[in-house]
Amino acid sequence: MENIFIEDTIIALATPAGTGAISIVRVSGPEAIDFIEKVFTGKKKLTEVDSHTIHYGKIKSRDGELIDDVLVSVFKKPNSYTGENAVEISTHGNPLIAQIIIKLLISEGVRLAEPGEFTKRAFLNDRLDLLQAEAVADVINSRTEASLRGSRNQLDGLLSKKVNELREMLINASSFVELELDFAEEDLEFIDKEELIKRIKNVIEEIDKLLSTYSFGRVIRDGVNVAIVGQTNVGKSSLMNYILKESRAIVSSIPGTTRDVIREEVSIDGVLFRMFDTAGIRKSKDEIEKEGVARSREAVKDSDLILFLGDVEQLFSEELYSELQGLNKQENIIKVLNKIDLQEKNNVKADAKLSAKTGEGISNLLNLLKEKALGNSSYSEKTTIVSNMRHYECLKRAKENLHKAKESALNKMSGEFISVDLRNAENDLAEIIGEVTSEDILNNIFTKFCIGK
Ligand SMILES: Nc1nc2c(ncn2[C@@H]2O[C@H](COP(=O)(O)OP(=O)(O)OP(=O)(O)O)[C@@H](O)[C@H]2O)c(=O)[nH]1
Ligand SMILES: [Mg+2]
Repeated sequence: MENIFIEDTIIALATPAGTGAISIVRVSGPEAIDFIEKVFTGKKKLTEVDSHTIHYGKIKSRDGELIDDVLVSVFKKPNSYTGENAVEISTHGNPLIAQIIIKLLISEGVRLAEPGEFTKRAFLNDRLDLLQAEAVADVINSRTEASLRGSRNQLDGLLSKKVNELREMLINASSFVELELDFAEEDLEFIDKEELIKRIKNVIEEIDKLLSTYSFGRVIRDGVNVAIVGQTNVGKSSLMNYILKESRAIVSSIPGTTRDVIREEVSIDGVLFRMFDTAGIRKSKDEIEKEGVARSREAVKDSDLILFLGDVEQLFSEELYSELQGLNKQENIIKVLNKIDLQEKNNVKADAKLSAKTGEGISNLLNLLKEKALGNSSYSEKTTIVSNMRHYECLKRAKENLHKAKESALNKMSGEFISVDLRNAENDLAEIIGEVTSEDILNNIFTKFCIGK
């Protein structure tokens, strides 16, 4: 990354925009402390206090009107979150107070921060690598403890360390190949081809291990969408309510009760499931119901797993089953037979049998959902897991380049070819951590952050 000189000072509200006990306004930039000094009256001059100290005082407008008494935390470069001079002002938690202070400082020449700009500066000032900067957003947005743990690990640098290890391995191997090129005339061999191939294979294996954690990582990070579908009256809404442990969707014996898609989240052993109760699928002349059925089909298309519900009376409609297979992959469709309390013995084939009335069989279904979502993966808390598509794509490209390098080595091609592919693979890995990156990639990442982070 070329050195970027950041000259302006930015400001944003760091706490949520509502009423609370305290609001925090965050300021960062070369002149952050000087700007606050202009509006703050305390015992000491902020420009003279030590870094990482907190000071009580008053913020006043230009004409001397008291805005609020506040606590100001002062962080001096380079040991702040952003790596710059930074100040956090804790005010009384009325959003108006924070807004007035922000306006006041903007009138002094501070600029309103863009989304993620504090973290972007932390990255540009080498306080975090790109993987860790992305983890900051994930830590904030994690919805379950499992995803929080994953993003915490990434912020702690677990994945960065792994990627750097792989880069070291590649740089090491390619330096031998390049040495040979430098001494081409002398026909020296610095690394035995067998040994080179072994090393490349080694890195490919390590990358494969990381790639194989992705489907697990994605589930942990983003959760799983599950659509409950079936003919009318089979008990879809009843099942939804039972899983949510609340009477969320209207249940009635009249077919066609549910008209809209009802979405709720539930966490099962730390995995986030987004459940969609849908309108029963049948041919209908009713305009509203027709729209509902169309939405059911959309939900099937967009879901990771589908609970295809039948009941002991209507069983599973073959016609509907083949329609579902056209909308989503067969392996994602789970056949669930409901209402077994009415007629326990039956030979119907189903992946799960249950009663949404008595609750029998529902815990089995939830286990099945979890198994389907997580696969057979058994990872420990300390396993390095890939959960971000950008990282996954970079790793895949690195692997392709390594395959090319391996092929070239196997075919005894000139070292030039091998070295280019090794370099490319190393670049792909560097892109993950942000050592080579473009403004586009950075913008894409940081605009997804909230303002103030
Ligand atoms: N005995 C018994 N009745 C059930 C069970 N599950 C649902 N029902 C009853 O079946 C009827 C339909 O239930 P709903 O949950 O509204 O069915 P649905 O599939 O959502 O129906 P639509 O929204 O109309 O497509 C209601 O009278 C429920 O009380 C069950 O496991 N056992
Ligand atoms: Mg319903």
